[in-house]
Amino acid sequence: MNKYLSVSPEVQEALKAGKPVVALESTIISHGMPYPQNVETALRVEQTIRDNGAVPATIAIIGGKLKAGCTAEEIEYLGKKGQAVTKASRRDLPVLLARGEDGATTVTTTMMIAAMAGIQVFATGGIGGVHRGAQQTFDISADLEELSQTPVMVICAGAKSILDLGLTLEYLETKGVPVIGYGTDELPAFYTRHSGFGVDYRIDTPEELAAAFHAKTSCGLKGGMLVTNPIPEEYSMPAATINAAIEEALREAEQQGIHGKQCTPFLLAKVKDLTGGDSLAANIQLVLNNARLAARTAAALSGIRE
Ligand code: PSU
Ligand code: MN
Repeated sequence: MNKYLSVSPEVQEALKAGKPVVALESTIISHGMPYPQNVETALRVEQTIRDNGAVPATIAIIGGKLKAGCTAEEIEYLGKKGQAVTKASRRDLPVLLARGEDGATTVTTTMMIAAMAGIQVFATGGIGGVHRGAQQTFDISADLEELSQTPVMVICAGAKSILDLGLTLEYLETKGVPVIGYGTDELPAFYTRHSGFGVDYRIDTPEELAAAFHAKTSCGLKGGMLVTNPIPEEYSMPAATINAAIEEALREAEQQGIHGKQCTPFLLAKVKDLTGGDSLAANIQLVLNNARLAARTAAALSGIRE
């Protein structure tokens, strides 16, 4: 085991016993939601995973250690510090670790640390992707590259249309990442259940998700699998409301010359401000929904014997 990796005793025991474990990211805590809802949600997500038969492993970088399994105190610390915590993607790890600093893990670094610890299933809200206008800006999230090389199943609610969803799917196709719709043929668009874009395969049960992932890893295919799980109907938002907010957020980002790693957090915060509490409530519900599915899928996966 590398000297930077620190797996909590509970997660270590569960993995050793072959019990289901679900990884969770920390950028959603520090940069994705305001305090204190971020901390409340993170703890509720962990409880939901337990209620569905798995052990949660919230992942973060604390004091230069790659943590798989944070304590409630560590979650509170990251949530309170919010945007002051470094948003840590793959390129940030070397310096943060060498300096013994903190970092909130994105989908990319959460996948990396999960894989180092031996965790195969990861639940989150939304992933990064190809940004609108990427033809000019080259803004393509490192999350897509990570999905192409690291063997973790990522369960999300699709991607927000702050991204170019069509180009995001093209990129994933090129990189050989299977995009699965859970109970749907259509890629969900985070706050809404519909995007107009098809997924590669529809799968309807956690057992079949587990079987597909097991088949992939058994034959040594590198890379992950993206499972897109639509927000429950009763919490989904009207497409017109959310799309108007996204357009406005994109305009402001362009006017203010926002770029690089600030781009996604800026857009997320603007969309939230423009739609008031509605988008936050939807965001919380879809994460809980993904946590449930991830716990059941991790349980199904741990039931598969070679
Ligand atoms: N999309 C969301 N919510 C999020 C993120 C993306 O709807 O919280 C976060 C995730 O941590 C994701 C990261 O991995 O932003 C992507 O950032 P970037 O686009 O800079 O790669
Ligand atoms: Mn980017």
